[in-house]
Amino acid sequence: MEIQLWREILNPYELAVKEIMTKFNHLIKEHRDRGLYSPIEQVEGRVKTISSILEKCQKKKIAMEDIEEKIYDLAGVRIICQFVEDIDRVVELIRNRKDMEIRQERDYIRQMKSSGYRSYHMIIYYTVDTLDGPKKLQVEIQIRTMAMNFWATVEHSLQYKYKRNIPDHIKERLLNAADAIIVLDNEMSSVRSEIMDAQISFQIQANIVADILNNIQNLYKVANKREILKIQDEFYRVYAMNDIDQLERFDKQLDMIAEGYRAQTLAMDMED
Ligand code: 0O2
Repeated sequence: MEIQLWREILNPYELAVKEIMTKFNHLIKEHRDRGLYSPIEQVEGRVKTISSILEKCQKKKIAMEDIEEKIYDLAGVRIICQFVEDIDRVVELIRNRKDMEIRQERDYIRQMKSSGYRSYHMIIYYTVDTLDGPKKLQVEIQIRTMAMNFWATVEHSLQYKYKRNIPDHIKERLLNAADAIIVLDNEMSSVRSEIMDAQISFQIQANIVADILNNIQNLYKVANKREILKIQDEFYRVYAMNDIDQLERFDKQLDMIAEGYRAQTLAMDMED
């Protein structure tokens, strides 16, 4: 097939990967902005390389004209979670979306593959707008924990190194490592609520500090320098206390000061 033709076929898939990644990354941001724990830790995406497509066609005896229908991971998005429990939440999130229609789900977590591979796979239909109008595509979404991702990445590299013929003694090691990953994920789950609490309060503190700094920056436009310096010193003092309640109180005080200046400016504008 001509290179230009490959481009034409793969272009909409590139767009789909970009759009879906943006949407999931935005979900992470929405959680963090609201001081909520995000079940999605990280998002990755790729369009399958031409050589990998050709390899799959050969392996599965797929004709060129059937590529888009039969190779459902031309566009692939990977969602990495911190904990196994997060995977079910992400699956639910995707099932409830209006812009993604589920075609197929495969749970390789409850039913690990014989290689030791674990992940939750969803094939979805997703529509992108192209020059030729809307195009409905298949996209594969893989959802897995960081630990599962570590295993799959290492195993994938070994598959390449040994041209998909990993020697038995290494396969055995990989199976042992897969068992260790299950233990690790379970151990992490047992301290999940503690880790989540710590991360949430860190996020809440980061949001308050961002709000305070934003307020101080705005005050620069209206307050005098001496007052600003006093506020800044007070901020450093409160920050050093390492107490989220004190920071919140300080943030509210700043809000009130900013409100006072706003009212003053409004009154002056009315007089003019
Ligand atoms: P790449 O290079 O990641 O794109 P099927 O005949 O339908 O059962 P298929 O089509 O391979 O087999 O679907 P499956 O099993 O759901 O796998 C799809 C993708 O999951 C693979 O894509 C891999 O990314 C990943 N995967 C599946 N099994 C393994 C495994 O044992 N180890 C690793 N590391 N990844 C796996 P590709 O096209 O095979 O590879």
